[in-house]
Amino acid sequence: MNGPGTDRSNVLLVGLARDSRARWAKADSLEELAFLTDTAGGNVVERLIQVREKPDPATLVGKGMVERLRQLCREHQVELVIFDEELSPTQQRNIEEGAGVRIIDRAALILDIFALHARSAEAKIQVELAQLDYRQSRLTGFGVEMSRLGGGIGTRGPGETQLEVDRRRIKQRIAALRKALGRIDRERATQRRRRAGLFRAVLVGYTNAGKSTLFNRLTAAAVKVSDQLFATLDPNTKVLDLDRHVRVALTDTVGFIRSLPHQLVASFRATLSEVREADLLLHVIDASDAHVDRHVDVVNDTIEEVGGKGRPVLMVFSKKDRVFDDAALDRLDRNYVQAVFVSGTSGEGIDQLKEAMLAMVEKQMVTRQFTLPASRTDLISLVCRAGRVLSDRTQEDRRRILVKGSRAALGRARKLVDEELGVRRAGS
Ligand SMILES: Nc1nc2c(ncn2[C@@H]2O[C@H](COP(=O)(O)OP(=O)(O)OP(=O)(O)O)[C@@H](O)[C@H]2O)c(=O)[nH]1
Ligand SMILES: [Mg+2]
Repeated sequence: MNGPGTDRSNVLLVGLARDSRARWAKADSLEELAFLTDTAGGNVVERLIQVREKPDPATLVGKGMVERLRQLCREHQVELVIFDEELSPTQQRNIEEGAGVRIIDRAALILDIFALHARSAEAKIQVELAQLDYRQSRLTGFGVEMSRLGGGIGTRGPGETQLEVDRRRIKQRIAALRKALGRIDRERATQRRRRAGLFRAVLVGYTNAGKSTLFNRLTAAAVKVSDQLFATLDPNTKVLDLDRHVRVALTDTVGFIRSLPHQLVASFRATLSEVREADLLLHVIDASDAHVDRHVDVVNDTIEEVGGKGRPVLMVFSKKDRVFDDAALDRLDRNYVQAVFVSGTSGEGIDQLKEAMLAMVEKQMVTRQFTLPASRTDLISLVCRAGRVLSDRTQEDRRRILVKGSRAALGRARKLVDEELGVRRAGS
């Protein structure tokens, strides 16, 4: 697909609805698909919804629709048709042959946007892994089909050999990428060790919800903000002082979307580990969006999928400045208990958000004592930054420090100190 700055290729969107009632939801889904297409650099010329009780196994939509696609594509010089539904490799091939135009599905489009937006080595590797995984599953599907048909005319010859070569190449590349990712993973683990004593808050939410805007507002960072889907792929972490004694490591990360290809979820495991290991999730929701409840469900499901279930959550409604209907805000306030309303752009509600975060941290405050060799200034400073130092006494070559801080951060500080000093605890 064409990148920004070049001529945008014409694209046609297609969706399938089970019955006329499902048509509305499908229209919404195509609206989002159009936004995705726009982000990927395509120009949507037409959207088509077919109402059909059962999908056609060969072409998903009916034969008549495939013929209509052929005509429309010729008429509007359309180079690509994007289906909102997942297409099997065979369906994709059949429609391509019937309509005489390139066909992709929603998952492939999202993969394309991720590839377009990947900047860091880590993001690039993760995206390529997801793409290879996607391609591999398609090749496998093809192979399975071939063997089910039992070979014969039309399945022999170099075609099959090429398939084997493709498979082997993909496997080799996947192995190399996994190795590279492992190295980056270890680097990240080292960085995280340095932040062991800090409370970890992570911004999560639907793509375009306003996470990066909020992150910049809270930490005075300059992360790229844009009215595109998946502008952020790389996690960014900055330290934020909630008050004189409570410091939080705040992370902004990749957004979620309905039907996020599972290959992406799998290959972004490293990036999403931030969600798994968070002490607090700030669930950011665009209050001005018409689909708040649906987006909340998608985000909750994705949090669960990446292993973040059970983490404490604070609901944060963003873009408050765009909601002019007070009744709408009241409804959200009633439906979502203990939610905070903010505007990342105007700064409204940011103080309340910080107070709410502080309250969440204070809920799990504990006091812990650390005894450290006076020579280990690295560990001493890590422990002292983990919270409020209540007392600090030196006895010979030891420092005895009493700190009040969050259970999570002090627990991690303890683990790190023990590892560094080679302490073996009973039961560990
Ligand atoms: N009016 C208004 N617009 C906002 C606010 N917060 C964010 N936006 C706009 O919403 C769009 C998305 O903002 P981002 O901060 O990039 O959203 P994100 O959640 O980080 O998005 P991704 O990284 O793409 O998942 C941008 O055009 C922002 O300018 C807000 O409080 N008020
Ligand atoms: Mg962002």
